[in-house]
Amino acid sequence: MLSNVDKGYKSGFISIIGRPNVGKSTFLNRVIGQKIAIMSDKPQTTRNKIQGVLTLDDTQMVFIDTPGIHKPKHKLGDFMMKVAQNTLKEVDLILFMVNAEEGFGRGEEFILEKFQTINTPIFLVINKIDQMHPDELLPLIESYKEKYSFKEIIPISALEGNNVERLLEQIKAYLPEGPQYYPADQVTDHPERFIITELIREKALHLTREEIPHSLAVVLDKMERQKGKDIIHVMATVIVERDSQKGIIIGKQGSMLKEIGKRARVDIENLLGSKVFLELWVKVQKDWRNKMSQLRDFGFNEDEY
Ligand SMILES: Nc1nc2c(ncn2[C@@H]2O[C@H](COP(=O)(O)OP(=O)(O)OP(=O)(O)O)[C@@H](O)[C@H]2O)c(=O)[nH]1
Ligand SMILES: [Mg+2]
Repeated sequence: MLSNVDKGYKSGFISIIGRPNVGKSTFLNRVIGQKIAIMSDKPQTTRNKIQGVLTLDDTQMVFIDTPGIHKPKHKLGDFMMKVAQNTLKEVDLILFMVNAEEGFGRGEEFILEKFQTINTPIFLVINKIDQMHPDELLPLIESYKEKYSFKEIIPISALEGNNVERLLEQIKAYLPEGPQYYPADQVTDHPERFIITELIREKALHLTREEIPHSLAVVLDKMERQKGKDIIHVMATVIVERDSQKGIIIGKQGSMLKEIGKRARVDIENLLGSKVFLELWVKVQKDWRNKMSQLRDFGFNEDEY
């Protein structure tokens, strides 16, 4: 961390919260200009808190992507909720993201209740406006004004980039003077090892159907440059809860695992800027989501939050 504060330099922490699947991680990746958080059309994709750092000439914004807020059903769900809620208190600004198509539902009301006890300024970000007619937007914004006294209400498309620059301008206006927390070339607080396992999990999420997503964890076993070659050997294990799920992940004659590996390798090569040899294994570990010790092994470390 750098401690000297330049006069006029602004910085701050900005938490992105909202129901699962509204586009929080998509927004983070767009702002950072690099894929640091995985995205999928399945709810509850993000499991850990992920920081993305945007450094401009006179401002540094540290965005915190959080797991979607929902009512927890198991230990992993509890953990994800805690992470999302704890970030609210300490940040300089909260971006409350909603899906323009779906509007305010019970999920949003549930989150609004949590806002009653905090003083942090909140922007309402209406995402996915590419999915609606422009005429529908104004009435939508008006209806949200009655829900809560948001500091700003800003419609965007995280996917296509509409209005994202304007949102960044508004964020800057609300940030206090402060130090540059991270070096200018650092885009995330998470190590490459973590992002690699997430990229593998993302491909598995994309390629499998409903029953699989939440039963999945990925552990990195090994990452080393091969002697005398310009290639990095990555070995990882996909953990599932049941034998039947193992079968699905492996697929007919290994075809599914092969496809997951093929797609993940492309992203990992982009991340590392090197050729990659990716070796994937699958293992059954019954009921891992309810066992705290295993959650820790898989990188869900409660003490960090
Ligand atoms: N049409 C459209 N789709 C979007 C937009 N932003 C995100 N999406 C899609 O919405 C889905 C969910 O996106 P994510 O970024 O994973 O959502 P999230 O809020 O991080 O979800 P969780 O991590 O599960 O809480 C993906 O399929 C995205 O492609 C947008 O602006 N327009
Ligand atoms: Mg996410």
